[in-house]
Amino acid sequence: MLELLTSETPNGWKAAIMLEELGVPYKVTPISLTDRVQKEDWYVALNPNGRIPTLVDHDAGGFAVFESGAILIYLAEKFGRFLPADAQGRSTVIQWVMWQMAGLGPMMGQATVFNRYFEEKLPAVIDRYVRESRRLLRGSPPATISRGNIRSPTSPVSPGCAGRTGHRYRSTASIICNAGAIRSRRVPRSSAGSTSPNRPSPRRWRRKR
Ligand SMILES: N[C@@H](CCC(=O)N[C@@H](CS)C(=O)NCC(=O)O)C(=O)O
Repeated sequence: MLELLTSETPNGWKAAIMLEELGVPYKVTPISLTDRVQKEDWYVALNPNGRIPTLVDHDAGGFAVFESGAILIYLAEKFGRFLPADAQGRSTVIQWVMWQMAGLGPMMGQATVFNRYFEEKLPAVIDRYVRESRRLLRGSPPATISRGNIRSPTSPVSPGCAGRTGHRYRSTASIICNAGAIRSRRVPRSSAGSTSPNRPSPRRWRRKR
């Protein structure tokens, strides 16, 4: 059995989307970021970075995988899907995984933190991360590699919100929603602030900083 230790955030959704696309059975263990469960010793023993998500493969002696990109690659290899065998196809997929992990993810993360949560508004910093996020989105992959076909551009990008994009998964719709927020520099009502029980409220974030 696969166990996904996760929370309601984009990095958590990434791993969940992969498991759903694979259609394999898995168990979810919710990790409350608000209660800082991700910093507890038992969790850090699985994930030395002290963040979500973590995948535990109980069919492989409890092998633990941390870093969402590494989880995607582990699952792709375990089930023989989404990662072509030929060197060029494999490289193409890994290039986009690296692009997301090292570029889009961190830039959008910082854009969100400085735009939405930081008490002090630093225009130059906000501008830097929002511009970089926009630049990366302009060069985003031509297809959702998660559909299993790296050649078919199928993703109708809409700045609409969860439930209105026609996407199969709420999480996919939410990611697109967040991309829309970065593009327009507005936060959709449905994803603003404290809608998720696990998301720290702006007030809480300020106290912990
Ligand atoms: N590079 C890591 C980033 C993981 C990450 O930043 N997770 C966030 C949620 S999206 C988290 O656990 N935040 C809580 C914390 O920083 O303590 C990955 O891709 O897995």
